[in-house]
Amino acid sequence: MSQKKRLIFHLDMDHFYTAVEEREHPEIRGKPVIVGADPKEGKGIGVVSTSNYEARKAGVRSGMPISRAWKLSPEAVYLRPNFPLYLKVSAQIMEIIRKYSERFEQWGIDEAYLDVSDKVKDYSEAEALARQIKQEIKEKQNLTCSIGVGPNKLVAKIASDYKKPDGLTVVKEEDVEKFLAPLPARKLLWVGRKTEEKLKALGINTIGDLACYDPAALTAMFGVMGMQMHLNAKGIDKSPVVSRAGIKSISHETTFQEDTADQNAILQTLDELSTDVLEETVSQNLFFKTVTVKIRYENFETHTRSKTLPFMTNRIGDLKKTARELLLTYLRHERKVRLIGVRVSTFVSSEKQKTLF
Ligand code: TTP
Ligand code: MG
Repeated sequence: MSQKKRLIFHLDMDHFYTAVEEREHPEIRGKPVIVGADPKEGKGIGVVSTSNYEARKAGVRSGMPISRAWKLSPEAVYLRPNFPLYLKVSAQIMEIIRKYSERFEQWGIDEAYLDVSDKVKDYSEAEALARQIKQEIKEKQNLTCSIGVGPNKLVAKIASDYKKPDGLTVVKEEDVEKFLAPLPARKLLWVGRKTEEKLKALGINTIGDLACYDPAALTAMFGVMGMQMHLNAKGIDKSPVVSRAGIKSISHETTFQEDTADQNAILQTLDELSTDVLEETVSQNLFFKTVTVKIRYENFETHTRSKTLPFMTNRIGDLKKTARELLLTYLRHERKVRLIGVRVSTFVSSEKQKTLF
């Protein structure tokens, strides 16, 4: 008996922050719109969070310095992010999506996976269901999204990105390898810029190139990741759609451009990560008690260490101080560091906190 076939959706909202802003301010529709740091007439520091498709035509991209966006599109409408609004809309959208299957997994602010294996009998029913979800979101929220349908999360995720905005891409199990083969290897979720360079040096540009490459050679070069790469390139992914009830933790981490033992630089980056984590925590109306730091040395050895405070807090000073204290225990040996991260957990909402006082 063969295992039951799975049918997975991945849904991703189109140009999410700017789409919400356009909905709230119809007068900016049709113009290039950029949400991010203050451009200060080209002298601003900070980056683009996202831009609408009109601004993307001029070459504007998420993560780009805002000063560069200004050069590409000085006529665009520039807005500071309104996180509480985006989080509210995100929660409303997730409410709509999760009705379609109890196997629902939110991923980031504007993405979700749905396992609809028990809800539809084949790909044609799956496609109809995906259309229905798109339509409900359009009617109730006046926003568009793109959905990918496939036999697993990996394929569904790549499919949702395949045609955007307002896309619907269905990849049947038998078409998976054909669909993936011509796409750049970077589309595989774990392929960052560094891995992409290494693969290019081996003559591997597309997912198809990777699928044909000797898996033993990949393993020799990339360790366990090598086997993972081989399987993913063939479109094999067994990871389940994991339902998570509410937010259990908020974390940010970063890989240094070059491995570093510079304590000042590491601690400064740690402070920046703490600031990002706190911003998100506050915007969700949460207080935390537990702080965890993560460190990965250049040889990939990874450690985490936690501390639970004797009080609930949402103050940046408490987070920065605790995170520094925890990380410093790892920085005594002057070993080169590859990655650090900060996480907060053990939450109460501010609503509850108010009643505690
Ligand atoms: P994405 O889904 O990556 O981007 P998007 O929804 O803006 O555009 P697309 O149509 O291509 O899906 O991210 C969702 C939101 O997360 C995005 O609207 C803004 C935010 N974001 C950042 O703040 N910084 C980033 O670097 C990225 C990629 C996203
Ligand atoms: Mg999106």
